Amino acid sequence: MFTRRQMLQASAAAVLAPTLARAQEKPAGFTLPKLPYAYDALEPHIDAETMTIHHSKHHQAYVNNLNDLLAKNAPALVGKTIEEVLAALPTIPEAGRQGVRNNGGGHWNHTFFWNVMAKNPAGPKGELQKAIDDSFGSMDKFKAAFSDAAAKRFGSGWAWLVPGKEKPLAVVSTPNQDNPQMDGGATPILGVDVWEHAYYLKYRNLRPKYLEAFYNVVNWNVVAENFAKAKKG
Ligand code: MN3
Repeated sequence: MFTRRQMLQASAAAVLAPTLARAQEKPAGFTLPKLPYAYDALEPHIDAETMTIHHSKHHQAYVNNLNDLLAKNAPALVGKTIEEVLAALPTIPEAGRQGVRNNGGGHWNHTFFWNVMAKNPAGPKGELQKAIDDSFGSMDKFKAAFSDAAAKRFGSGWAWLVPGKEKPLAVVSTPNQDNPQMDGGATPILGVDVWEHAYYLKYRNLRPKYLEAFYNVVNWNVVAENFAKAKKG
């Protein structure tokens, strides 16, 4: 015979056990990646305050929202890579699809963006330099085309350098937190965030000034790696 105390303990354990099991099974979800440099590393071109807020507040919010949206709308995608999640957008119920697109795009784009910048970068050189010359005529003409696409993006969005169809490289731009590969396009090799949160504290409304400064912090080594990967397919 069980005592009343034993029965209470047993029922408490029965209630607790599945809760604990669920807690342990719950996947961690996406986390904010560490920056590959200090917040002030890109000074004076991109200021430490902008980098701090952009990374620790804006990017963190995309990560948090993405985790919540996936748990609510597409639990089968929890634990997948961000590329797998974005490729699966059409399978996500409509109620959550645009939110996952915005926040999942935000997570991919910012993770990519941090890595194509560096302090005192050199380059481009070699095959990448040749591809830029072959595609745009010169480095200055590439910058003009890239800045033009970035400056003309109305409202918030991104400009991208992508592997091209007719020429080795092409410049495109996307609204919001979209990116070219979301809709079956090429994976970018370079990108620049032209949301006001990326430049407003230092450059105010002068997006072209921010774009001029951006070329001082482009990590051409990483862009060249991205280009090599893209060519391998
Ligand atoms: Mn941003």
